[in-house]
Amino acid sequence: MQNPDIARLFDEVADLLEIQDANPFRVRAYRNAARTIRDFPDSLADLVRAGTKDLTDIPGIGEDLAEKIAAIVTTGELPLQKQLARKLPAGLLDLLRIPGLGPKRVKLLYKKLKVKSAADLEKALAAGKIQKLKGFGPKIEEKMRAGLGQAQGGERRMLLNEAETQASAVVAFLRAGGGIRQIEVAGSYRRRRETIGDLDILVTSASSAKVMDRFVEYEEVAEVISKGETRATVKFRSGLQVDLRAVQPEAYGAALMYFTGSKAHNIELRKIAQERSYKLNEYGLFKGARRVAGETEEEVYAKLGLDWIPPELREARGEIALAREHRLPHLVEVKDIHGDLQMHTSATDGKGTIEDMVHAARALSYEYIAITDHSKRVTMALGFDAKRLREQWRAIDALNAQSRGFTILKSVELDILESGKLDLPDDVLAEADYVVATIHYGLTQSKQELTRRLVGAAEHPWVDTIGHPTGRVLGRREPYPFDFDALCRACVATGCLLELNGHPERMDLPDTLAAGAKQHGVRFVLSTDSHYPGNLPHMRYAVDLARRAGLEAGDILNTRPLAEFRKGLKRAVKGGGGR
Ligand code: DGT
Ligand code: CA
Ligand code: CA
Ligand code: ZN
Repeated sequence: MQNPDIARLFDEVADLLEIQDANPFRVRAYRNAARTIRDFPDSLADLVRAGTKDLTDIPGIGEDLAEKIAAIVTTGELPLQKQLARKLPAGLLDLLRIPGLGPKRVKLLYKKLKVKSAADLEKALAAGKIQKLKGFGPKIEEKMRAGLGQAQGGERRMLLNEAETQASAVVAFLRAGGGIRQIEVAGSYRRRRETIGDLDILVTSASSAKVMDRFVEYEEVAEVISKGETRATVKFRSGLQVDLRAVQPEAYGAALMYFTGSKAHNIELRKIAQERSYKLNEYGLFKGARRVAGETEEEVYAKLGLDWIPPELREARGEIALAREHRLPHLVEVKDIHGDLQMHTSATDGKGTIEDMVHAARALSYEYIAITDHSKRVTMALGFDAKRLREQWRAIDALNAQSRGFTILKSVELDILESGKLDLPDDVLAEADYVVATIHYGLTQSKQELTRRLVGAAEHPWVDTIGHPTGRVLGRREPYPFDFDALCRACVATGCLLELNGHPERMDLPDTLAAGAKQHGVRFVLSTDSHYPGNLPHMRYAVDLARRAGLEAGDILNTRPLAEFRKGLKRAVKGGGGR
């Protein structure tokens, strides 16, 4: 049981409660619990098993939650979840997984139309019954249709960080069995997509059959779908499907290329091979029956006249032409990052003090961080008014005065209000070192209104960055509608930055939009939006996004040392002589 598995059970409890009209505070408590657990950096199962730490010592975890976590870890299930699920038809929970359908809508569909399953929903859609329900417009109907198609195609994707937890653990387990020469997780995981359909693991080993035997014995395996001497497919308890293939060492590079994909990238490569009268497949690059390359990726790309292409770029979005012309970007790396520009403390909805965050940041050899607690509009998180924010800033001044070689930037995650106004007055914002403006409310406004809010914020003299610009939450919330090009133009004109938020549930900007923004000439910052000190290493995911967008260190302001970082901010260049 990994943290995401535990969190999923709490989310299900919240969903079930919401469908059953439970007290909204109770629903919120379980949602918060799920989030706390999902964000928690250490394995709760390990902590429970070790028995050395009282779970209630962990911020955000009280008696009740601690007991439930211990029960889940020891028994694999949560009795409350079972009990709630028994009261409802089994298909109802599957409906929740259809994009466009949350607990509120599922409840309505069930109560008004007796929709109990995906099949019922399909019938209701076909009969035109959905349109007649209050609160179900044609847009939602369209989304449900598309979502239904996806759900029936078995499309259920896992967040990259959850997949990473699972992947690292199974790879470590396989290695510990011995006899493995090479092992790598290929597929969308290696391309660092923000969500993963299934894991594709490749190994070379002198005793493949033994590796397969060990694999199906792994404790997370809930079902063995198929098993042979060189290939096995299983399903984990979390629902994640995992393929393991053993290949010959001479073919390892070719197999790694093939199973890394993407499919579209592979198809382009095969065409290039054909043009040069080669044949390319997962066993190698062949001239007639002779293998001319296959042991490493580099040699296969080279024989095709291409530079080696980083997996993050293999999406058939122009990278092959760049590789041919030796013009691939020099992608940004984690070690290029000098600081983290979005994080929360226990003063709002985070779970650590400023000092805790500094400690974690220093461990990553950062030079600076911005503490970006929420502004007051986010009442749920006890967002700051001007007075409380200034108090925090005084505390930061005091900490900075004592510390050498590390700077805490006085900052705020500033809400862009429904009216387009900012949540704090200009004189306060002028005193900040850095301001990241974001939208959390009024997400159902029109495209024009949302665009006006974002562009207005980008043009504001004291807004340095637009944070999590599209507002998407993976698997839960689509981006709000807005004119992205208009935002990019405003950013270029004013020097406003766009954030690549590496919170695993956000990953916002999406890669294709970030690539588009770069074309406009926009510059970026990378951040983690950490809510725990232990989340700061999530910078890796922001870097993954940036790399998929083809960004180099020069595109990203927080790859610069502090002095240069400050000079690159809009407030230093244009901001009314603020400092
Ligand atoms: P996922 O699992 O949906 O997140 O995405 P991928 O990219 O991991 O896709 P998956 O697991 O279906 O297949 C892994 C790789 O295998 C894929 O990226 C490319 C390769 N592959 C799969 N099917 C085909 C195919 O029909 N043709 C070619 N050329 N390659 C394929
Ligand atoms: Ca895959
Ligand atoms: Ca696969
Ligand atoms: Zn936010």
